[in-house]
Order: sequence, then structure tokens, then C-alpha cells
Amino acid sequence: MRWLGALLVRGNACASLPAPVLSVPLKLRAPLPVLSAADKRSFTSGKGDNLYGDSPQAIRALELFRAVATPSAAREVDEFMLARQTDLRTLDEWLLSELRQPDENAGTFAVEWKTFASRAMKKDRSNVARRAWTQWEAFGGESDRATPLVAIASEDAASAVREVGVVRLDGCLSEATAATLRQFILARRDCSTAGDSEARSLQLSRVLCAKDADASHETRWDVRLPWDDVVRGAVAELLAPGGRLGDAFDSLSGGGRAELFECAAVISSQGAPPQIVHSDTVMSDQAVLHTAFVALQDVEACQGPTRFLPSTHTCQRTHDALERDWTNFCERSASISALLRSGDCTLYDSRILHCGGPHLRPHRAERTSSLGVRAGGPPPTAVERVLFYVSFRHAAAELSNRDMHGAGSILPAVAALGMNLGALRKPKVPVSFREEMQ
Ligand SMILES: O=C(O)CCC(=O)C(=O)O
Repeated sequence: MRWLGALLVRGNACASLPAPVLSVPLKLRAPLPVLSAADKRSFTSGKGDNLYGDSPQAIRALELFRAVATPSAAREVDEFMLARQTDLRTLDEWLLSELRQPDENAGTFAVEWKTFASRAMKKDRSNVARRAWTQWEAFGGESDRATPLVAIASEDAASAVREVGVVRLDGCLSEATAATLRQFILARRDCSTAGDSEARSLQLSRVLCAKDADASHETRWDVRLPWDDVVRGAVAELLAPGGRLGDAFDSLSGGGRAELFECAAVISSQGAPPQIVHSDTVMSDQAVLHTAFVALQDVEACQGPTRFLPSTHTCQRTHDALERDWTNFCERSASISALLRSGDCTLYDSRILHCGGPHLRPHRAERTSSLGVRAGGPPPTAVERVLFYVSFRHAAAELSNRDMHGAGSILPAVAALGMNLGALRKPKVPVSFREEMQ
């Protein structure tokens, strides 16, 4: 999730964009105590445009940091800013290179930044989760006003996405494939969370509302997936020639040249807070990205189905209204809820407002209907909700999934394969795509 041009923010929110490397609510804007007017000019052109290609998040984060930095850490920042005539790196790139230095080479800036970032992230996480609960209440809470997202009868899924921003397609993956893939994903998640911090940050991307405000453990994950047989097989099945999902992607994404942009899974377990309402990319005139969320088990109301706000993908006014007064906005907005069966999927335009719901304790009624246990039997068991997802960047869109902010939902090795929709829809996906690409 990545910025520049269009802004991709899965796991983040337009209303409160986390800065790169750390999360800080935008409203916490602080004055610049150290920067001179000349320094400020080196951040922007003075017209609000960005002269150097820095993300607005990086600029804000640095502003906030400078408000509290020691003189020696501030000096390191100044040195980079002054070297801008010759050092062509963006602020984002500079930040990342500083922070990736091994501890023994880290300067004062990197050490102070890490402390600053971890405090800000903690504060932002709980603020965001609190806000998400308020939004959820405003949608009706336990008496949610959302109506179920229903599958359309017509074959033309792409038109529905253009019009409403989202469509439901049933039976895109067989139960057997869904079950195998689900197991694989959960094992990956377990392995990644047990791994060291390097493995974690490679395999898990940042997710919005990873845990509740006062919770000590995570309940929501975004797992980047390797291009293993099981993933490759599922993708081939989903996009099979003549299939509705593949055809819809093709029509929406400008044909076979559309690039595979994300290949990952979101998981939520009981206790996960809701997410704040967000879009995955900021508003743009044309669609830039489409995503399919595929249910790998049934998704019941208590498991926090994805909520979509219909037709918000083309309506800047609604995005503005959300930013201005989100409680009022959620109270007034209609929404649809993706209650799915295993193998069903939602296909949506990344500009649509949406959010994952809270993962609550299973209800008795659901226990009898979907888990096949009679009422009065043992307490229902919580079932983790796993959604596999792929997204394709429109063939004509400019959007980067460089993992500048820890949120890019594709493994660098998979992105490096440069796969596109056309190749993935060939009747038979090569056994070793990697070998073929080399
Ligand atoms: O969990 C969900 O249903 C939606 C996830 C999502 O929108 C996100 O992580 O950006």
C-alpha cells in the first residue's frame, strides 16, 4: 500500500492516513520548530505540490518528528534536506534506508525515530480501533442496518461493479480448493507470527485495526502469499477462461495486460475490532485497481463480514463527508454486507468505501444453521474468517506497490514475476511460472 499518484491504503484509512513507517493521525499536526523557510521549500514547491515525489505521509511524519527531536537528530534530517540538489532520493526512500541500517550503524536520527514511531503507532492503533467501534455503532451495531449483498442473476458482473462499486459472485472456488488454501494460509500466518521480526515484516503486511484498543494480542492479519502450487492452483481456478470472475477482471482492468498487484489473505479471529470505513485507493477519475475477496469458509454475521457502501467509488462527496463527520456519515449511510458461502467472492473497485466488521462470539442461531450443531449442544466454536484476495491494476493505471510503508500486499518475489491477467488466464498455468518467466 503505497502512495504516489493514486494512494493505496489497504489496512489504512483515508480519513487518518498513517505515515510511512509510523502511524499518526493527521490531525496531530505540529508546527515546524526547526525548519527554515528554505528548508520548507525543499519539501514542496510551495503550491502544495510535491517537488521531489515525497509522499504527504512522509512529510507529515517528519514534521511531527522534528517537533520533538533532539538537535542532533534534527541535524541529520537537515543534512539530508540540504543535500536534495544532489541526493535524488525521495524522503520515503531516505527514511527507509536510514531505518534499515543495522543497529550498530544507526545514527541518532534512526534511534530516536524508532521510539517516536512506536509511541505514535500505539496511540494511533487504539484511536483507530475506538473510532471504528463508534462507526460500527453508527451503522446500527448489533442491530446492523446493512442488507446482505446478493449475487446478481445477470452475467454482466463488470457492469455491476462499474455502477455499484461491488458485486458478489458465487461459487468461484470449489469447496475442496477453498479448504486446502485456507489451511495453507493459516499455517503461513502461524509461521510468520512465530518468526523473527524480519520474517514477520516480510510475510505480514500492515493491516487496519490489527487489534482492539486495549487488547494485548492481534486478531487481524494480512498475509502475503508465496507463489506456491496451492496458491497458483487457486488463482487458476478463480480466473479460468470463460469464468465470470476472470471475465469481469478482464473487462474492468483493461484486458490481459492488467498486472497482478496483490496476492494475500486477510484473517480475522474472534475479538477482532471492526475496521474504520476506508477505501483502498484515494478517489481518482478512473478505476485503478479491482480486488476479489474470496471466502475460504462460510462468512456469518458474527465473523465481521466486509461492509460496502454502494456507489461511493465514484462519489468524492461521500469520501469528503466521511472525513468531515464520520459518525453522522455512518448513521446516514446505507451499506451492504458480504455474508458469503465458502468459495463465493466479492469483486470491488478499490475506491469504494468499505470495512471489515468486528469478529464477535458466534450466535446460537448461526451455530444451528451453518455449523450443523443442534441448539442446546456444546458452546459454538469460533471460526477464523479467512478471505483470500487478488487484485489487478488497470492496464493504464499508475499505481505503485513498492512496499514503502509495510503495507504492500504482495511478496516482493511474487511481484517480481510481473504476472498479468492474460498470462494467468491461459488455459493451463505453467507448473513453474517462475521458470517460464526467467
Ligand atoms: O476484513 C475485511 O473484510 C476487509 C479488509 C479490508 O478492507 C482491509 O484490510 O483493507
